[in-house]
Amino acid sequence: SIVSPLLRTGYHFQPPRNWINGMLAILEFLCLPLPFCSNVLQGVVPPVLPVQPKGAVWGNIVWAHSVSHDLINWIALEPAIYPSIPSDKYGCWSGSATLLADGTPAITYTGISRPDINYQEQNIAFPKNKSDPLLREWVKPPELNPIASPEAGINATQFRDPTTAWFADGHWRMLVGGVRRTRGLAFVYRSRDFKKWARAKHPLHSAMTGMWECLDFFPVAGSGEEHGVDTSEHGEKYVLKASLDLNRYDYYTIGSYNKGKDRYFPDDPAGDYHRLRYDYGNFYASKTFYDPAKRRRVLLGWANESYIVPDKSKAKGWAGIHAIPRKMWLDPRGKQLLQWPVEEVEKLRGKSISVGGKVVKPGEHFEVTGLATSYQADVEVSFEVSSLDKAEPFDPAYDNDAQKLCGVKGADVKGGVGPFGLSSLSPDLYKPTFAGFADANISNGKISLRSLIDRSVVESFGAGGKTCILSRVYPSIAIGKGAHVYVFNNGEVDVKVSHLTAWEMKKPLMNGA
Ligand code: DQQ
Repeated sequence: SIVSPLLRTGYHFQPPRNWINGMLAILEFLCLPLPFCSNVLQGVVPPVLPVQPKGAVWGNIVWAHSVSHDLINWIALEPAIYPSIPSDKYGCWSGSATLLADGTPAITYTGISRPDINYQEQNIAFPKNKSDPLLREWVKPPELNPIASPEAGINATQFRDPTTAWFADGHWRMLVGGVRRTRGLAFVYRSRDFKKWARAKHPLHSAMTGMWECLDFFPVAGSGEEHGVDTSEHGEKYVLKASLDLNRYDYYTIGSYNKGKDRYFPDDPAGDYHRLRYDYGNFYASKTFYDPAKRRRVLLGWANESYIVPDKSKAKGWAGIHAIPRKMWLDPRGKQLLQWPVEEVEKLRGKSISVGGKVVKPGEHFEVTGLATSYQADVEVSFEVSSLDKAEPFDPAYDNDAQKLCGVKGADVKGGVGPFGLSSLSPDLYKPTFAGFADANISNGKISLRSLIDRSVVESFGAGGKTCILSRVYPSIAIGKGAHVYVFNNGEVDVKVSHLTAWEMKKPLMNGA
């Protein structure tokens, strides 16, 4: 059942208990040893995230605080930011961290100052003691707060989630999400000193999509270059991500940024309405940060329970997990981002088994045996088909919507080339909920898949990170030792597993739970 302790994930980020929202702010690696971690060390990542302190349902939002040296092992501390001033008296909602030029970290966040209508104002906090490596305590200077209030013309109930700020031409800038009628807006705020902020006349960008939550705006290096770019450095291209309150998905466009005018232009003018998604499963309110130690941009995303049954969440005592942090960069064609689990997760790999050159005939499947923990595994597989002649033509009736298509033609429906892939139950029982198209060149007949399986979550990366799907799953048979991994082929042509490696995954230090 959904309350089974076997569904609590083994290596995905979770608080010890209660509700968790998106991960908000990662302060970069500080290069200090953690006294209570034995497996060392590039530094400390003190991210801060909001959890609900009173139970496993949404409400009473504060910023809980966990620290990590590797984004995989986590230690929970006391909450960092909680209601304490008039402009955040009824809740400390989402926000971001920025590292100032002198090394001072700052957190900007949305405070709720009136309970009746969730009136939203932006606030700022600084560490009480900058030399505390864990940055445990934060102060909110009364002379600065709130730093931005919803003046006339701004919808005060839809005005939130300040981004990490970037510095350009003598000014800091940050975005705050909002909506005017049905137009989602990225308000720009500017400051010389990071203390006094003023709103720019024009938003950075807007589109008729409804409210934009948890905006993220960052530069990327040139096409195919895997390294990340600091938020204040010049990017070859820029990414604007908005979390759409309307359907709870994270959408992005790639475009250019005019610093002088503080305007953003998506490369594809229609992109605002046919936007790409970070993940075609359950993945929301995500945020990136730049890690200078490894010169990479890292994406952190939140996956709430797939069906929210408050009573069940209360009974199981927790709700929500975070995706395994993903490195993110522009693909060689410059048209989309690529994502791959951060390399640190590979430290959890234990015993492995490999299969090579195995042909799966139409309608057949085989079990990947030999893993003691199929419910907690990392599987990398490359498939090969000798010809695409039997591939079914693209049917426009599905509106270019992979989820619609797979809703009708599931993995157990026979196809031409495929469906084939990995399954955790016998193939005829497999029922996918999520789907995405991969824009990949498969003229050589090869396509790869990596799946991180962890009790109540499966995170899959198709075609080298072109299409990612995080799915929360609540198995009742494939639970604990009842979980098995199969390779199946429901197509009309042979599929070769050219290579498959599956690893058992160890449990990291996870917030004392
Ligand atoms: N939920 C937060 C907001 C954010 C949204 C409050 C994301 O700040 O916009 O819990 O789910």
